[in-house]
Amino acid sequence: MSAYGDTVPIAAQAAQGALALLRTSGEGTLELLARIFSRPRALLEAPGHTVVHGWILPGPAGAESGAGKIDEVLVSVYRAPRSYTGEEGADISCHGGSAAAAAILESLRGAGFRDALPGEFTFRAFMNGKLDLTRAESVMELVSAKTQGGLERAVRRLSGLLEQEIRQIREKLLEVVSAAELYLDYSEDEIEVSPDEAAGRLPRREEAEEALRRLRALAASYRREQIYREGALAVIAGRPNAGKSSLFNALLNEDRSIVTGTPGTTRDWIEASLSLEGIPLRLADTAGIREIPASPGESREEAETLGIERSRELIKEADIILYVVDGSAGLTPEDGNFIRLRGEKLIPLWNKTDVREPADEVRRGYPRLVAVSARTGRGMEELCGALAGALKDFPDISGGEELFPAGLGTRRQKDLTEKAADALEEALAMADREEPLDMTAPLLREALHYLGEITGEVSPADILETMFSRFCLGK
Ligand SMILES: Nc1nc2c(ncn2[C@@H]2O[C@H](COP(=O)(O)OP(=O)(O)OP(=O)(O)O)[C@@H](O)[C@H]2O)c(=O)[nH]1
Ligand SMILES: [Mg+2]
Repeated sequence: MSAYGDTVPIAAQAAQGALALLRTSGEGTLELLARIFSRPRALLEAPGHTVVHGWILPGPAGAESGAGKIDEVLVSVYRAPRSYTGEEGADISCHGGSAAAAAILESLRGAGFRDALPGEFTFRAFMNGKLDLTRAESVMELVSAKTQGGLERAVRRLSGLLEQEIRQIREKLLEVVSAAELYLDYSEDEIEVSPDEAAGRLPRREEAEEALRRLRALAASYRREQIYREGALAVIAGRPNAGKSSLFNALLNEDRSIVTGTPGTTRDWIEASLSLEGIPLRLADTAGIREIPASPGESREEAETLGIERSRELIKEADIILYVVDGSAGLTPEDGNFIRLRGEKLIPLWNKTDVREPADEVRRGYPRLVAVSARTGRGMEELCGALAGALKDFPDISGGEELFPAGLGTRRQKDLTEKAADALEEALAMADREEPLDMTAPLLREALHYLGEITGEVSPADILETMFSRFCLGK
């Protein structure tokens, strides 16, 4: 059975375009590859980091006769430990199209390579100390990044910045743990003891508190990174016919959502992506919210009712709500209530200024009100500015960037960071209650352990396997 953790030669297709790339790695890779290569000696003698030209042949038998070539290829040769995986390996670039790559893969199997498991190359790189877990995970993030921002941030983690951030916290914590251990190992008359320590409280308490602050800030960075990766959700809401779909289209600069003069036009919500000053945004147009008079059996209204339910759910999820007031109808008490309830994360918009401007008292009542006309485009720039401003003011977006420019990229990292913080917080609370140090110390060690799991220093094998199996093939 194939499994992560062995070192046998493996192969997988890693890319396909005008050219395709197959990747191989493992002890004895070049020996095996030479069996199906037109220039076996050139391959076997090639130094690491050189390229050998030749043909891939259908099977070991063909190697002698040189018959039945599959494809002309370039083989990049890697010698252990100077390779991505840390093992001996070879990348085969062949002609694009699925047929050539599939035939080469088949021939590799015939020569003795086994198919790589998802993420197995990166797994081996991790096992051989080429990268820590945070960097291995960032490889996956990089591959799946959908936005420029998401990509840039994954690259920060790939370069090892997150690993460093975690190591710094770990060092702080280590000071606390080693002071505690020292203290537990020696009796009071053997070492000098501060009054705090004598009372059984935590030695190096300031360091512990500092480590806790940092852990919490690091945990919070996950949301910021998630926004950069997936986009913040901005939901356009308002009563029917207010001009939500018109504004949605105007913001996107294209006719995406259907606009009509009949209230209740938008039923299902529509989502589109855009980027505002480098921050990705998911913009959603929703069904207008209103109380619908019940008239059973009428499917049109059922669809609208369902649409309104979805609008409500989306509004709950939203990071930002653009609430559109139908300027031609004026501000209703319902509008007023809605705006007041949602507070900070709502930007009130007065649409249809070409028909009617908001009265001075409305402006005074809602100082953040942005007046726009989806029809003429008036105020759209101001709206974009207000949106960008709201995004930047996000505690989620702006927080902790100086302290943790890389931040956490995966849920796994966030959960472990929180567990470490919880353990440390509990240790501090116990110290406050003057509980003896031998009760507190295990919690400190636990916090340290969780940090070690983030970088992979102490990760159990099964967790590693589950993690890497989520990678794509050939990575
Ligand atoms: N004069 C004027 N009319 C507008 C403006 N924006 C939208 N409208 C009109 O208002 C009507 C409703 O526009 P929609 O964008 O469909 O409104 P909506 O809020 O999406 O409506 P529902 O999907 O039914 O909830 C259409 O006839 C639009 O042409 C505007 O800025 N000025
Ligand atoms: Mg609409």
